[in-house]
Amino acid sequence: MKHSILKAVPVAMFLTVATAGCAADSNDASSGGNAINNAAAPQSSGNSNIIVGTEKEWAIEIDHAEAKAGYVTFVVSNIGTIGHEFLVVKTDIADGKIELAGDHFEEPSPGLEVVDEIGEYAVGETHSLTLNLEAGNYQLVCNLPAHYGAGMHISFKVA
Ligand SMILES: [Cu+2]
Repeated sequence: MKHSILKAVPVAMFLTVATAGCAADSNDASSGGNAINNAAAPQSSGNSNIIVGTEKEWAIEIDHAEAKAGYVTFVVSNIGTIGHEFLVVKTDIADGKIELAGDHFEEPSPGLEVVDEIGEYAVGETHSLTLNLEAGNYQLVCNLPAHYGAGMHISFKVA
C-alpha cells in the first residue's frame, strides 16, 4: 500500500494513442464523469504488452492475461464505488492463495515480490503503470484491507 505517485499518473494523453483493449463494462454508467471514460472504447489486438483492466468490488479483470518479457504497460480503471489500488506481484503462489496476515498480506511476504503498484486511486479514474517485467508468474491484486480476500486478484503470466 505504498504510494507510487510518479508512476501512477493519470493517462488521458496515453489513452488517446494506445491501441488498448477494453473490458466489456468499462463504459458502465457507474464509472463516473472522468473524461477518460467518455473516450471511444479502445481496441486491442489481444497480444500486445498493453494490458487494459478494471477494478471494482470485488474483482480485477484484464483484457488478456499474458505478455512478453520486457516493458509491460497496465492501464486500469476504477469502475467500482470505492477506492482501489493495483499491485503487480511476482509469485508462484496460486491465484488467490497468498497467505494473509489479518485482512491483507504483508509487503514483503515470503514467496512473493511486489514489483510495483498504483497506490489507492479514486472511483472513475484511470491510471497506468509501465514496468520492465521478467518472465514468470504474477498476480495482479488489490491489497487494501479485505480486498484481496474478497476476490481482487487475477493471475498474469510473462513469457
Ligand atoms: Cu480494492
